[in-house]
Amino acid sequence: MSSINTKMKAEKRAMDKNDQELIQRTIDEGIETAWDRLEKQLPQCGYGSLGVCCNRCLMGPCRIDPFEDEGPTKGVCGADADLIVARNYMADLACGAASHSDHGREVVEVLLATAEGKSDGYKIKDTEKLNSVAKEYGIEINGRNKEDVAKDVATKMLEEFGTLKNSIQFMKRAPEKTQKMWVDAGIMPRGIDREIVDAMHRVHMGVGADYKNIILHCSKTSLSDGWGGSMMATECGDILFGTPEPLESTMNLAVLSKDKVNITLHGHNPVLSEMVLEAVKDPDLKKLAIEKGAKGINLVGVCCTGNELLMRHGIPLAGPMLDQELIIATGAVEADIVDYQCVFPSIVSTAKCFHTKIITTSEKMKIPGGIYKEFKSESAFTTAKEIVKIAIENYPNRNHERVQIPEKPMKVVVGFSEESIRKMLGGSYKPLIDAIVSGKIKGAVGVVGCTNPKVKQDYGNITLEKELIKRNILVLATGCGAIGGGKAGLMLPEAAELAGDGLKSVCKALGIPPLLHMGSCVENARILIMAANIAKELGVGIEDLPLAGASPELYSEKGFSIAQYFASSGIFTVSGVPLKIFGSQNVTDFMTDEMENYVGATLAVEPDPVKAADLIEAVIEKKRKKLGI
Ligand code: SF4
Ligand code: MSK
Repeated sequence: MSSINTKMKAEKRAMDKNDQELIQRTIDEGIETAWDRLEKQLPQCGYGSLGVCCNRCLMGPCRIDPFEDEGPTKGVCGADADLIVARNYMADLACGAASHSDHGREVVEVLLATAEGKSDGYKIKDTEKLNSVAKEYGIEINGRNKEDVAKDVATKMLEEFGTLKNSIQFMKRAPEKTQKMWVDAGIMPRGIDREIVDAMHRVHMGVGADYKNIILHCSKTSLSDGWGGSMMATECGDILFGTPEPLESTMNLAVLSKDKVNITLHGHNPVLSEMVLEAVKDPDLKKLAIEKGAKGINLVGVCCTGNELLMRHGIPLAGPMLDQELIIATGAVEADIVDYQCVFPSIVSTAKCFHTKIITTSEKMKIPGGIYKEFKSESAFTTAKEIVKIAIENYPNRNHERVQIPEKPMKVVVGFSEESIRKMLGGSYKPLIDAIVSGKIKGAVGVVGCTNPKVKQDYGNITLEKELIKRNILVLATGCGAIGGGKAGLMLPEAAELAGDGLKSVCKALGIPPLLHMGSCVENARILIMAANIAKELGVGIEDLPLAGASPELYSEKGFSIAQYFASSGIFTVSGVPLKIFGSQNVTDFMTDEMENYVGATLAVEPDPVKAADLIEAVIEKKRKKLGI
């Protein structure tokens, strides 16, 4: 029985009752989690939090004290607070853009291998999307088989990572006005790797010294991620695995099964998770699970790869990034299969408290103590079956007396790709535009990104989402931020009752929830495509639309890139967690104010989600006024 203190501590850490139940268990049984480790880190370094610590070269580390007249104002090389803050921000952002875009590259490579008949188990599922992407690239589709077309598409995309082509095709998806804005600001990206490498070049000692120039290159780098690598990941994911359509499923820790082999998939790239999904359908493996005493195999997603499995196939989703240790702490997971990004290195220690096996699959992400099964496209299905077999064979090791799975999974309706939203509206955005013009819907906000132990899990995301829908603002959610809303019931059509009258009437007419789940953090690209298509239908730029972005519980470097490419696409964006920029007044002023002159939008930081909703509503009203609606 948990003490009152433990219960109170758990309530402070997470909104969701199921999460609280497992947090209590981790506290009672001394199973260390990110929340415990955060406590041990406190107080965190003020220099680091403000972005004024530079550890870039061996003349340092150096730090600037922005509050003390006596403290140093320059690093050994002469860099001041503006430069150190801007450079640190760019290095973090480039890391995030690289992570997203390298994931994108790997999906494109699997498409190429599949087109060449060199992959194991993959198929081209969405020929319609393949053809429409091919047309954008000027690739002939008539009279050609899908493999030949796919080979050309993948090859053309891979060319956009390097330096020879000097342009990214999907930038042309934006309205001309927005494209001109990028050209005028000097931030039209030339290539994906090119901009990331350029960013890392600029942060070297003795290169970039102008903070404004650095922040503008952050915009350029992030655009190459959002409209380049991440968009390719999304489009090629759809071509290979299908474009999502609305469907029903369930969410939260209760999706784990008491009597089946539980396999959790955590990380980001669907090239792994889709193949594990195929493997669990194998009749021999199903038979083996029964022989081992289980009633079957239960595959569930975690975090963003979970979002993609949920969107495309309705595979239940156990929880966001911060739930990864709680999921293992149920004692019911036979294998946690991971690829990369947002996977705590500590999960191997968590797993040691139970029988769970941690299986890593990417050459980039090995964890000491985990089982490494290298996953390659040419042997994907075979490896996936081997991994599933390891999980099944681990079932007899489960101690059923230690299993603690919460009772009530939450129903969700998900799968709102840009295509499915357009189809639902009758083929064009006109009905949505009419609703926006009439004021029934004031605008839309992409609530995206992470969970972070510095914020009570899901509090920022759910509070902002509820505030927005109450104010007749449609929410488009992705990443771990989406999962909070799902767990709270906001992904059900009935949640329309929580919306303002205008949004409620639109949701009821269409039978949709007021919060549309649009996928993983890489699939923010779907929001960009939707914004671009609405702007083109209206004959304006994205920067003119009553749109905003928010990441109330941001933690990740990828999130910096997302925030920057949203803002650089003309979409005002609020982070709920302070960015590490406040050590420089100049950088802060540029990003929160002057940047509007270049890209038509700014970034903001507002930890209080209700105040964040106020900021967003004010920007949406301003844009509506400018549009004359
Ligand atoms: Fe110090 Fe300059 Fe080296 Fe940074 S780059 S550690 S500020 S000397
Ligand atoms: S996983 S980057 S915590 S969304 Fe995409 Fe979730 Fe943020 Fe990782």
